[in-house]
Amino acid sequence: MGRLIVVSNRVATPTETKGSAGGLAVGVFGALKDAGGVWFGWSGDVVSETVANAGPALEQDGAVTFATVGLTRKDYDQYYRGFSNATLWPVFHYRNDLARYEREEYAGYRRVNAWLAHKLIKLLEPDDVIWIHDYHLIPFAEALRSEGVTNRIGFFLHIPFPAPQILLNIPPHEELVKSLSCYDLLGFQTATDQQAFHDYVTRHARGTVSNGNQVEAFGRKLRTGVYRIGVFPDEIADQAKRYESRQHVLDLKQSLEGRKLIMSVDRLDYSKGLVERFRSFELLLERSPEWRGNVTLVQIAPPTRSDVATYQKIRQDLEYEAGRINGRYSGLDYTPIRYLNQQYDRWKLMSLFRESQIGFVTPLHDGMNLVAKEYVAAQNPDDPGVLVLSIFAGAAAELSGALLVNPHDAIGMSEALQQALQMPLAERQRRHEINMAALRKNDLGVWRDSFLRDLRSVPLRNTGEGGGHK
Ligand code: GDG
Repeated sequence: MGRLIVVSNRVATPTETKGSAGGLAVGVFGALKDAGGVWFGWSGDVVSETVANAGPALEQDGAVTFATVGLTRKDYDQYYRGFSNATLWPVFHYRNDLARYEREEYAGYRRVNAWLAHKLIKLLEPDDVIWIHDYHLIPFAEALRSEGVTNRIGFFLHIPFPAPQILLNIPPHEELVKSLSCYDLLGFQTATDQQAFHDYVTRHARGTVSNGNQVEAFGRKLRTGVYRIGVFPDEIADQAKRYESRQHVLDLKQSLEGRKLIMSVDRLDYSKGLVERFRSFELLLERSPEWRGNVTLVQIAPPTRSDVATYQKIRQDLEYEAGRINGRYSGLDYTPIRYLNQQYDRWKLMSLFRESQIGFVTPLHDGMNLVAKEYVAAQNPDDPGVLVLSIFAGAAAELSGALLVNPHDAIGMSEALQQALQMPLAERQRRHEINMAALRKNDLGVWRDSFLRDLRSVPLRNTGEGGGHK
């Protein structure tokens, strides 16, 4: 079996892959450890041109090499802050109104992809399998191919793939899809995303799709697949239980004074539907006065991408809404919304989930949404909380035990909160069992192993011979 090369915008540090930083880093690292290989990407640092060109910096951990490069200010502005996060992210989340398109940023995006690919080539071996992650790196395989790389290359898109009419809003949409056709395998979170890609291929690229997943477009052949990212549910359950008697949980319990608790955790992002969520919580208090003073919403929202203007705006909007709602319904000893712009330790978060009666997860669009899965996994099976989940999260296709809501229907969401708050124990347990069974059946290991199994078995492209590179 050839080595595995993982390329992602950010590379986890060796310490993060072992600790509690995040399930994904741990999952990907597991595959790297098994096969041996390289994890390559941006270090997260903005550096001088000299330092950027000197990279990659290498750090060895057993059979795994962590290889990172810094980006210059210009590259960061055009590739990361610009085209990736001010064009691709909003459009792929159906927020064309928040997107901008600048030709120079797109050129920078392609230039950085080509530069990164060139840096990686020196680390490649002939039978390596290469797994590229996410929207920052769409042109990566095309750049590798143009330098003669014929290894198997797969791509997994963590965010939604938009319907063709939405994708057309990005002027170089055809070039982007052409770049995607340079992969051997494209992985999507849901069948809807896969279908949207197929629709683009057949309607706008004069391509074909046969047997449900074999695509021919731009003179190339590739496969597509649906790989629903998961979590390791039993590990989360164990850790949430282990942490439940820690001081932070006791402090929270004491401060709630017997009130019910609704928990939400999201990166501070306009795709997560936070404003709509706050308003639906307000409606619960407005329409059901018995809950005033008796239920608290804890929203943890660590800021991200705070140098992108649209992220500054969502932060202001939320501060305004939280202040307004709290001004309306607070008492001397009661604050309805506790809004925290802070990062918390992962296991602490899981233990807070376990303490709450509702997990309120209402994105306007979301590739999967791991918080929904983590919430379910963290529950006490004897007295589980209820997941209230947006139909626009990829996770909604799997978690049929959740109460599904439309985030544009504020009254509907407030009614779901009411239903969850009053739900009898037997129904909560039944719904929890259904959700846990879904998580166990399709955990993070299944996601990773099935993608890699399919990638390793795609027929070799172009040459028809073994992999390799010039
Ligand atoms: C993208 C796609 C897809 C959040 N706050 C803290 C914290 N988190 C952790 C959560 C969860 C992760 O971050 C967020 O994952 P999500 O899936 O919910 O959302 P995105 O960040 O938008 O991820 C998404 C995902 O990629 C994977 O494919 O599901 O659709 O958008 O694990 O727990 N972790 C810690 N402190 C925090 O304050 N430690």
